Amino acid sequence: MKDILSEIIANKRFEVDLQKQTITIDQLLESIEGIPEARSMKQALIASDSGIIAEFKRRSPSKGWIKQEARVEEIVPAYLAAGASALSILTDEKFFGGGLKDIRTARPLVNIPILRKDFIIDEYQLYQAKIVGADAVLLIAAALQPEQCHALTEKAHELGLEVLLEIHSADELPYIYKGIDMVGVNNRNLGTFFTNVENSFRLAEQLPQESVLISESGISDPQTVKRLRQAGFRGFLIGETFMKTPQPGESLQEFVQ
Ligand code: IGP
Repeated sequence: MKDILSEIIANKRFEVDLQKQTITIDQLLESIEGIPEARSMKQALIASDSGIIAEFKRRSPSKGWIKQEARVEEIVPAYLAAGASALSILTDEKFFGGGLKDIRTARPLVNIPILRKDFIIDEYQLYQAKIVGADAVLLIAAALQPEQCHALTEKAHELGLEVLLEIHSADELPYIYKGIDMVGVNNRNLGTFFTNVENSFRLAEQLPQESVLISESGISDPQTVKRLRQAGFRGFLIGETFMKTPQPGESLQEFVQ
C-alpha cells in the first residue's frame, strides 16, 4: 500500500543518502564539538503554564501551502512573546517547505527548547539536529521498527537531545519504554492524514501517567486544550491553527490563560 507516510519515508531515505555523500558523518561529528548543551523540553513543559508547543510549518501534504512566505525571524519571536513553552520546527523541505536552516535561524532568537520535527530514520539526522541547535527530536513509531526507535533514542541521548516519541494507536504502545522523554499522541493518521482530537482522549488512559504526555495535531481552540489538560496531557502541539492566520503569534495568545 502506498500511503503518504511511506512516500515521505522513501524520499527521506533518498535525501539522507545524498546528504551523506556531500558531508560525511565524520565531518558532521567534528562540527558537533563546541555546540552548547541542549535545553530540556520535558522540564520546560513541566514548569510552564501554557504547555503550548508552537509549530513553524509552511505547508503540509494535506493542506498544501499554509504560509509559503513565512519567515522564522517574524513568527518565532512572536510565538515566544505570546507565551509558547517550546517550538516545533518542520525541517522537511519537499512535503513541508522547511529546512534545517529554519532551526539555525530560530536558535539565536529564542531561549525556549526547539524540537526538530522531521521523519528521522538515520542517526545522521540526529547529528544534523544537534549541529543546528535543536534540543529535542521527534521519533515516529509508524516510521520505525521498535529496535530502530530504541537505537535512535540512545543515540539522541548520547548527544544530549531529548526524544518525543509519537504514537497514533494502541498497537504502538510497546514502543514506549522508560528511556523515552515525552510521549506524543498524534491525532492525525499519517497514512491518510485524517485528524480527530478524540484520539488523544481515547488513548489517554492507556498511557503511562508518569510520562510527559503531548497531544499533537488538529487542536483548534483553547477549550480543547483545557479538556486535554484535564485528561493528563502537559503539552499541546499546534501548527496549522496558528500558521493559517495573518499573525500566528497573536492567535497563540488566546491559548494562554
Ligand atoms: C501540528 P497541526 O494540525 O496543529 O498543524 O499539527 C503537528 O502535530 C503536526 O505537524 C505533526 C507532524 C507529525 C508533521 C505531528 N506529527 C509528524 C510531520 C510529521
